[in-house]
Amino acid sequence: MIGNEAKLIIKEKLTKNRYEHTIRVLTTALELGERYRAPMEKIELAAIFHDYSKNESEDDLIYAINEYHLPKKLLEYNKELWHGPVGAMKIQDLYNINDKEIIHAIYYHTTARVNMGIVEQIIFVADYIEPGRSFPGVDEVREIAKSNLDKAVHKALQNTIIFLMKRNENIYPDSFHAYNELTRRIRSGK
Ligand code: DGI
Ligand code: FE
Ligand code: FE
Repeated sequence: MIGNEAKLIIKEKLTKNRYEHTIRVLTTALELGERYRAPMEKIELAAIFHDYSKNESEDDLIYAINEYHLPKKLLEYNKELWHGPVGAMKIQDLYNINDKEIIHAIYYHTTARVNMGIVEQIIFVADYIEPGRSFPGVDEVREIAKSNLDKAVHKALQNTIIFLMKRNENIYPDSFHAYNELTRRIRSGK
């Protein structure tokens, strides 16, 4: 699969706004990929497909979680968390993309997780800082992303967790685990 083919698939599947977000994530992810010397073909496909299941109905997402034997635990948390895992399974199933780095980047792009690889980190950060985003604190993450990917993931997660907690929302355990791991790693200076 090449980027142009992936873009056509995604353009059909997503709303106009979501497609435009995807293209901005792609541009941002490719910039980060160059800066951090990451595998560019993987970054490209992961970015284009990251929100593949974003515009699917709640019923379709629940059906897919069961069908693909994804963790039932997902259903106890915000439905915003479902499109990553479902999209990752569908991309593998429908388009035979089996590369672990690409699939993991799509799967974990919303929650993050411990021990993220460079492709996962780049997609996570690009999704957060793409130029269409205006979260409080996003400019700080844009700055940090120029020099340290761990710190950019950490700050984006911290912002999201604080935001969700202020709204009395639950936090998915993978997000906390990722946050804790990065806090430790940054503190120890490794
Ligand atoms: O799909 P996008 O809008 O491009 O971005 P995303 O996949 O990061 O999005 C969905 C939202 O999910 C994100 O802005 C915050 C929210 N969310 C809900 N529960 C959690 C969560 N994000 C994290 N990291 N952890 C959660 O538990
Ligand atoms: Fe998403
Ligand atoms: Fe996104």
